[in-house]
Amino acid sequence: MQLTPLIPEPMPNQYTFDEIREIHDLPFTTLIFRAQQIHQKFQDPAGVQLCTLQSIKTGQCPENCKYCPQSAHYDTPVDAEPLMDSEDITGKAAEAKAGGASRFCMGAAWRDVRDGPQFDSVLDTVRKVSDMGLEVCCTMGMLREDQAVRLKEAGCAVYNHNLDTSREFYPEIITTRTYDDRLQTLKNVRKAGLEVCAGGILGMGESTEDRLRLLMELADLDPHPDSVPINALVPVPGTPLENMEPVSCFEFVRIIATARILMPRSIVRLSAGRTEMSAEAQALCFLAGANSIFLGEKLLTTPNPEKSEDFRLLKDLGLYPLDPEEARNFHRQAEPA
Ligand code: SAM
Ligand code: DTB
Ligand code: SF4
Repeated sequence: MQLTPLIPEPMPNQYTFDEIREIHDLPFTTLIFRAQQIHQKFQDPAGVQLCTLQSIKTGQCPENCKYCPQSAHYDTPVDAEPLMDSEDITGKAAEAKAGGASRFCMGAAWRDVRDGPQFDSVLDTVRKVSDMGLEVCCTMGMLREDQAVRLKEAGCAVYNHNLDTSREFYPEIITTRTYDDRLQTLKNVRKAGLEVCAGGILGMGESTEDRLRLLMELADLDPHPDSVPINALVPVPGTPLENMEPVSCFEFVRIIATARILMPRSIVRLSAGRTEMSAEAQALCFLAGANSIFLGEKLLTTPNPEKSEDFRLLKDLGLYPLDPEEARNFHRQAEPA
């Protein structure tokens, strides 16, 4: 007779919305305990993946994402920059590697990827950065399957494309593309054999229900996203969301814990917004199941904590940088109960 395992293997479509709400609403102590049970079983409990971001084409984006300082629709402090030269990007990648990052994520303020010399130059850069022994991630907007295949062949490992929020709240934030456009790109990325990095932003005026619907949407992807960035909105002057109130630390931690429980094998990344979080709040996020951060003084266009501060935090907590190969082996070995 097959006994139901105490902590079952993660499955897409595993939870109904009401069940997700029940998990989220558990007493904080029980929620963290449940998240820790899963975290200890499916992840290296002391490993934190360190990623570095580099904006390779900045600003003047035709999309109207209300949170984004790079949208051409808003007057923000961001100075637009054309696509960087390949050598300049590889120089930044070398710095990131020397600084302790294992993943290098290149972001372009494009609505979608267009075939032509600019994409060819990105492919060339991807080849060089992956030859340096860094895991390459790109985030450049919408992508067709054949373009995803070319990225994969060039050595890109991961594509980041966020759902950002719930399907219901999405039109309040972006009207120049649809939720289904985002899901289609994620399908194209997956079909090409790239890892999927997909998450969202908290603090844009959405309800708790919207946050949980976003998590449900991510956890319904089959298989689950390989990584799930959870960003706290960085309110940038000039954007329509510049005056948003920050999400409470405890609600942020609840969402991280719920994501960990829903997607046990995914890396959960404590992404934008850390400059406004105390060391203690970040420690609570790690306790709730976050196991990745962006390392380096800049995200794409906004500040991030100093590297030395982050290494100090990891040291204080006895956590260490996760090696990508070790992380993969760990995932392969983590058997269900
Ligand atoms: N243009 C591409 C796209 O939209 O997919 C790639 C770059 S875009 C800046 C990557 C992600 O950064 C967005 O999907 C959003 O989740 C996040 N982001 C942008 N501005 C942000 C802000 N002010 N605060 C928090 N996250 C933000
Ligand atoms: C993600 O989810 N967060 C990163 C990365 N993926 C590309 C971007 C955060 C951007 C924050 C605003 C800025 O620095 O421009
Ligand atoms: Fe453009 Fe991406 Fe910013 Fe939206 S989030 S405005 S698509 S750079």
